[in-house]
Amino acid sequence: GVREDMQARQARVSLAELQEQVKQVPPALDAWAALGGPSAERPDLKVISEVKRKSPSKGDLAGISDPAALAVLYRDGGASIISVLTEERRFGGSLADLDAVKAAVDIPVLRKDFTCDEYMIWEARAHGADLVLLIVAALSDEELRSYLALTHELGMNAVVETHTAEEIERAVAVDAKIIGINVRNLKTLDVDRSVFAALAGKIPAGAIVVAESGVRDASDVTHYSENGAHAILVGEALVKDSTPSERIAEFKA
Ligand code: IGP
Repeated sequence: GVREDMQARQARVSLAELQEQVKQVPPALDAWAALGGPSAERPDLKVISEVKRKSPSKGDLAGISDPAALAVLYRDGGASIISVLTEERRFGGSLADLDAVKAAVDIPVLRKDFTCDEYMIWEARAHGADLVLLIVAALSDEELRSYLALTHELGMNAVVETHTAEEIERAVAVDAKIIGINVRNLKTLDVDRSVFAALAGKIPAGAIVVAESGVRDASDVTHYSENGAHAILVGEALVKDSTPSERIAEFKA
């Protein structure tokens, strides 16, 4: 169909063309500041809310007909950042979803995907993304270092995602400033919320600590917060909720 054709054409955009597009895009918003920046106290918990159509573990999550409208509800509820899955095969996302969300809100937007080359970082910026995701387990130290450097050169921030103590060490070694601990094991897809409390203390002061995955209700939020989370990244619980604004406000309360 027309949509597939458009996506196929998008996939053929050359790197040089993307680099031209990046020059036309307004500068990235400061996600580090949106998450509380360097302040030692960071009094309130920040919420990164995710537009996620489906997942490998749960299948279709909710019939998201309008990602932009959902993003507006997230922002109205007090989200600090909107995360948009762009991975198509397993998560049903697209760059079109990213475009729609970016056009609808004035807070930073994270392009959530399995970043595996520099092309995807340029592509994220060309589509207005303010942050990208760098998954430590999927990258070599050299890739991690150079991708983070490119992200910063383009004025963006990265959420550097970890799941083990060793991965945290690698994230810290490249001076990652926003470090996520994903409690979902990406190989088995199992969620083990205790992973967060076990690892959060290994992240040095000065970095922003994001608890990723597994938030079902306010008690999970309290658990992460009490164990050192400055921010939480929530997908499923919000896309399935009929009043996501209220849910986010509750999480922040
Ligand atoms: C959100 P949840 O359990 O609230 O839907 O999880 C987010 O953490 C999860 O979507 C995620 C993810 C990822 C998805 C974390 N890291 C990497 C794709 C790729």
